[in-house]
Amino acid sequence: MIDKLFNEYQAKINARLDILLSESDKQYDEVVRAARYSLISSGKRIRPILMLEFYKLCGGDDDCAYNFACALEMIHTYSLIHDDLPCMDNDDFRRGKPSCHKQFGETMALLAGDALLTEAFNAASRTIGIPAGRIVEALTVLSANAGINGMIGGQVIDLINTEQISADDTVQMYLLKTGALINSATVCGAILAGADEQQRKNAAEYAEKLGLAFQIIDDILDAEGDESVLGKPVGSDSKNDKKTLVARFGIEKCREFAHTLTKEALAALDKFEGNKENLVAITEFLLSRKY
Ligand code: GRG
Repeated sequence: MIDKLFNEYQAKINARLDILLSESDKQYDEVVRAARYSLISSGKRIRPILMLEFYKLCGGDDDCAYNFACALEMIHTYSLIHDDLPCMDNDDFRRGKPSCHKQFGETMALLAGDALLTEAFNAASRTIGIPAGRIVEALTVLSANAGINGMIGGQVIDLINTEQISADDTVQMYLLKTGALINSATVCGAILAGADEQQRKNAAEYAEKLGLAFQIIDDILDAEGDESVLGKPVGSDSKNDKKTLVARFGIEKCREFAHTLTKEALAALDKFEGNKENLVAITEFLLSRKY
């Protein structure tokens, strides 16, 4: 079931991304080729899929929300391109192929990331078929989550992630660098569908639990995953002396944390009326994922 669901979503998301960031023969189009190289790829598309599922759960018609969903994937891909740069985590592979800077050089990779971030907001603001007030509200949530008090703040904590960092700081870092964009997915999906305050709170609670579980699983895969399945090098965290929760508590304890958080995410999901079958399957898949 999950494979079919992912295949159908990925095909539609990839087709829209292809349109939103299409190549031309302009003299400056090298930046588009670099951005497309990372964007049109084997990424799981978890964030747009979550957004579209929450949009439907709260009563939306999925076809209207695709531009917004693709904007999430563009922001996520920009963060991966920049995160791989030598001045950040310095990783040579991503999504099963050389990282953007290995293929296009550091300057073009930097610009490709910048372009994706900016074009994401252009794409999201060109959402049609949804009341403008909801789009503005969702853009406010998206920009806050991508900004200083969201993903950027999390990345800053990550860069200063040393022996001195406390477990609470690490959790805060996970909530910001990974959880914030997942919060955008669930809460923006709810907002665009016209969800009430309680539904938005439930969507945020689900995102918080799932975001933490997602990052813990990411850390476990970095410690003991299979590079050929993962599509990126393992051991990046220990290479960069990152004090992850896995480094602090070990793999088995972290697996337990991820299980508990997944249960809590499912409990938050249970507060919604309507068909949650797909979201339950996605949540469970993310706990057992190998890539
Ligand atoms: C602005 C430099 C800069 C960074 C932005 C968060 C972040 C901030 C950079 C780090 C990228 C990173 C490792 C984030 C953690 C989130 C995460 C687990 C990413 C991997 O997401 P998946 O598994 O990847 O969804 P695919 O390739 O499937 O999309």
